[in-house]
Amino acid sequence: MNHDMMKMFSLEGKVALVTGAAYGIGFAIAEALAGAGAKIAFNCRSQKNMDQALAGYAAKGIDAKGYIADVTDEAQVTELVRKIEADLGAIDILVNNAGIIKRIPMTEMRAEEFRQVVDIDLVGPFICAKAVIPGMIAKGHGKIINICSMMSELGRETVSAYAAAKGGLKMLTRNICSEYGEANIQCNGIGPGYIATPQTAPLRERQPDGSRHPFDQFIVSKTPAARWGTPEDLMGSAIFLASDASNFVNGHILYVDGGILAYIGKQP
Ligand code: NAP
Ligand code: GCO
Repeated sequence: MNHDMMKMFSLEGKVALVTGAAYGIGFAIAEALAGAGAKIAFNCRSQKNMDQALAGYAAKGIDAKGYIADVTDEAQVTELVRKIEADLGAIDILVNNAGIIKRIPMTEMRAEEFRQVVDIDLVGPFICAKAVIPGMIAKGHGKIINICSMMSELGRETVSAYAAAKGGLKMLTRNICSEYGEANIQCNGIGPGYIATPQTAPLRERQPDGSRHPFDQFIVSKTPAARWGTPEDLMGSAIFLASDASNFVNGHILYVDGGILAYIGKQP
């Protein structure tokens, strides 16, 4: 490909913050952005995870800067952004990746448990976006990528809080686009399908007789690609949405799901 065409995907000279990127999807997205030239900052909640993550990045030859911070704590996030600005410069790219799920039937779920999911998966991205937008306005550009979900569109048993939060995150994405598009900030979402990470490990556990988990079989049959996704499957979309190649793409959710949302499923 022509070199100038490739340049529009370059993140050379950009500073990216990927939240919750000690492992899983966040780690792969950070690796992708680093590969495209960005300087990487990430946060996680414990020193143990931090030590493992720094070793993981070093093994990939990535000089990532790690910080301990909880995305639900506004004071910690403000301090996180201040430190990154001092260490690396103002943030050009924010990836709101940190998230949790609780799989509990709704009538058995305590309001406190529901609130905790919404706090991390929806209020966290609000807090992090709010903290970086002023710096992006001052720089004259910015990219915010919110990690959404199949549950931004679909429901299923046991995930009421997660679906409510990820549906809300889709609308927060559109609202940031609406409110700050004029400031040359693009806010888009990536909607991963079912990706093999620690978050989904319980859904892939082998049964006592060695057979595959019924949910594992269900997802493979529900996915036209006929497999689970990997964190690496999300790398290309992250580079696209972080780069100049997507400068007129705003308020969009890019589903990277092997076709799940297109497919009604096989007849039994
Ligand atoms: P994961 O393996 O469980 O990793 C989640 C990360 O978020 C961990 O590093 C975790 O760090 C961090 N985190 C959680 N709460 C945090 C908080 N309050 N502050 C800072 N960091 C926090 O999950 P994943 O599968 O990679 O998922 C990453 C994102 O993609 C999540 O938003 C998830 O909902 C979304 N997603 C996942 C899938 C999938 O199939 N796996 C599909 C669609 C969307 P700690 O070690 O500190 O807990
Ligand atoms: C579940 C899963 C999902 C995925 C993902 C799908 O229990 O249904 O954990 O919610 O993690 O978000 O896109």
